[in-house]
Amino acid sequence: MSHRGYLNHSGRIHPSLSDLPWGFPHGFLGLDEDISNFKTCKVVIVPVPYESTTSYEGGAQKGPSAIIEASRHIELYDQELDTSPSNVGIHTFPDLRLIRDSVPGAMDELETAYARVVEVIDDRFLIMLGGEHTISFPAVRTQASKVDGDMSVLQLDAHLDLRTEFEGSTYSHACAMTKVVEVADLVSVGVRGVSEEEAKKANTNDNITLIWSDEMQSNDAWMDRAIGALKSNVYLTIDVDYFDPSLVPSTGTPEPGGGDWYRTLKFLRRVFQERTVVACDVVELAPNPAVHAPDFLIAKLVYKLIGYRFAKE
Ligand SMILES: [Mn+2]
Repeated sequence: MSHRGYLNHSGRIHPSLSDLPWGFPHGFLGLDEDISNFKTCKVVIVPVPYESTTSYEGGAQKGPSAIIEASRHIELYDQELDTSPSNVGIHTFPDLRLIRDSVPGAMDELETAYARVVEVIDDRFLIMLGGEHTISFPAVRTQASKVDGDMSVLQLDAHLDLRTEFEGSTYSHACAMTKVVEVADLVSVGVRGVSEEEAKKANTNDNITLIWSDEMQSNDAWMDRAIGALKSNVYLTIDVDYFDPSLVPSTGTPEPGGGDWYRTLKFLRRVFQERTVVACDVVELAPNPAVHAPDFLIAKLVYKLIGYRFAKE
């Protein structure tokens, strides 16, 4: 049973209209009601199309909708896992629209909203889709307090985002991890674009583990070092500029080098096997309507995260 398509719109539209040729529903993967309803789902996706501080080309506010649109066209069966991970049930919330003007105000608003979502979803697996990287911190702080601080943040990113201030703001995407290291250990993977200040900060802070992108190119020893530095609970934040720009050019601040598809999957699968990933976010996709492949790559990546999370069960 495919769990999507116009022949199976149980519960979404009036039964007398169900034979009309509707497209897929507008949630992640375009799943039908029977497998995307909140009550029985194990995964919740929250799109947060927030963008305010992107430094070069904008467009990250269109990231969540591009990921969801692309996801409706990817195969539900995962050959690597020999299952359809969607069967665990995936529910997509509507866009969370932050309305406060100032960035600090919007982040307060997000933290309140995120905490309320966490309360309602029980132990369902929460994936937030951005939006710019600033949105990670409110989520990280909420998740860290849930496990009494016993949590590391695993950051896949070309940048450290450890600036104290950028373009006059302490809330810039370039400062996204500065607040994070106050509430959790940080393991940053794929880093290759940093300021001297950031490199110094990372090298002198025992709570930060840094995997440079060039270190990832010769062998996989870095995976042990990264995973070894993670506490048992992990919050995973993926800035899509982590990937080589030949794979994902659609992002505000691309950097040459970076993650490739299969090595990244190998690493992430291990992370999910060896640690408890409590929640994720995927941020900074700025879709280019002329180039769809990055949207599909990120949609499939999100689906892989779900597959790996429930592979053990
Ligand atoms: Mn980045």
